[in-house]
Amino acid sequence: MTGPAAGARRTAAAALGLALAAALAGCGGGGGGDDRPELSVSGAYMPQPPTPDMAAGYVTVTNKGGAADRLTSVTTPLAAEVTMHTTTGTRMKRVASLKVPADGELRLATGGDHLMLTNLTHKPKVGDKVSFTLHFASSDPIEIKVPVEPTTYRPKD
Ligand SMILES: [Cu+2]
Repeated sequence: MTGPAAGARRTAAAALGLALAAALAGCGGGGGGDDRPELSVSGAYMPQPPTPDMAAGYVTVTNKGGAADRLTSVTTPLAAEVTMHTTTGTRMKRVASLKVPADGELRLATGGDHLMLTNLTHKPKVGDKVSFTLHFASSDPIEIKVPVEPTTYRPKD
C-alpha cells in the first residue's frame, strides 16, 4: 500500500537518519567528548629547495578537541630525515616535538617553527606533490600531500 502515509513514514525515517548522523558528527568519535585531541591539517607547502641537500616544509595542524597533542615526527619518502625546528630570533633549534594546543593550532611558518628535510632522494620541483606522514603523541598518524611551491613563495594570510 502506497500513498501519503507511506511518504510521511519515509520522510520521518529520513529525518531520523539525519538527526542520528548529526549526533554522531557532534560526538566527534570520542566517547568521552572533550578530553581528546581532534586534529586536521591544512595549508601545507614546501618551497622548492635550491639544492637537494635540504628543504623546509610548513603545515598548520588544527585541534578542535579539548586535549592538547604533540607532533612527534614526520616521515616522507623524499628525505632520509625530517627534523622539527623552532626559531628564536635568527637561531634555529631542533626540538623533539611541537605542541598542538587544545582548541588551538600549531602553525609552522617561515621564521618560526618549521620542518627541515635533509638528504633528499631528489630535488622536488614546483608542482610536485610530496607525501608526508605526520605522527602524533596520541592521535593517529595523518598522511598529506604537500605541494611544492616556488622558492620565494609565502602563503597569503
Ligand atoms: Cu631549521
